[in-house]
Amino acid sequence: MRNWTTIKSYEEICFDFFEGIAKITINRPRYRNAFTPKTVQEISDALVYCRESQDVCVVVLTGAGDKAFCSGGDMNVKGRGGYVGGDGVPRLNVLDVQKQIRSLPKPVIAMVNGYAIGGGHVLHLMCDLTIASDNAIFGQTGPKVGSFDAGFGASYLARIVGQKKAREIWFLCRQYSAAEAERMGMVNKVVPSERLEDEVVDWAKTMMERSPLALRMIKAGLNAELDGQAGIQELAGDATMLYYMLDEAQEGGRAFLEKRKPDFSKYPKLP
Ligand code: S0N
Repeated sequence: MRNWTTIKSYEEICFDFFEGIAKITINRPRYRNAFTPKTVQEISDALVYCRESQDVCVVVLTGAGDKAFCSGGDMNVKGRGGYVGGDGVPRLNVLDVQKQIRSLPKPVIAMVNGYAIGGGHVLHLMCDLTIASDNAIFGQTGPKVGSFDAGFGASYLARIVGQKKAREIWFLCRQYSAAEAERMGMVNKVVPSERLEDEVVDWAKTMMERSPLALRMIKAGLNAELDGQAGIQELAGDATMLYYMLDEAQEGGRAFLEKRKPDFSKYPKLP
């Protein structure tokens, strides 16, 4: 076992760190790691930390125990208009977390150790990579339990498994084994459950040997192809960040402050 250290204490998640890897664990095993508005708010807070911290290179999302990654929204607090938290307000704040995972400029791995069902299934889909234990089970339940995710949960799923399979998954609400999910392209690798964390850490360490900026740009590019103007905005933001690192951009700012005309003549105009 490796020595994870706590980054920050929360009520419904654990948030740990080990050698460049931040691990977010939904910690409600009693409810198969179903999420409440508070769980989601805590995941969101941890993801902000992951984005800001220079120490975090790769993020892992998982569930506590060996029975579930996440079983979706907590049905006990499902009200009219969303999931109701301590403040009595119904929310669908997991949609914000989906976007956060997608736009985090670092790789996110879903470490699926049991059921990934409903909104929990969508959460694993949103991660860049999914490594699953051989006892993992995947599926959507919406049309059976009175919900649906017609956003990323439908369209991104279809991009991954194809339109026919996506319709099957949503219309029939069946459960699929880890091996089936791997064959459909939803899972990158299936391993025996006792090897799950080792495998995830291996993948994370391999990615940490790669150029972080190259990974960031590839993720933004893969997203941009699907995400329309929001995707282009992110890719363009990364391009601006890179531009700001150049002397050519500095010259523009310098010239403004020195109240002179900028001289861009010396900068390359590559073919
Ligand atoms: C996960 C399942 C298959 C596990 O079965 P198993 O191992 O037989 O255990 P159980 O005995 O069924 O469960 C153990 C205890 O855990 C409770 N529990 C399980 N899942 C939930 C849950 N989602 N909410 C609350 N409690 C849960 C059980 O009730 C049981 O408790 P006790 O011991 O007291 O009986 C099986 O449990 C299962 O099928 N669970 C339900 C899975 C499901 O249908 N999830 C979908 C929930 N809905 C969503 O996720 C909505 C989607 C969504 O989030 C969304 C989409 C788009 C836009 C917005 C949203 C949004 O809602 O935010």
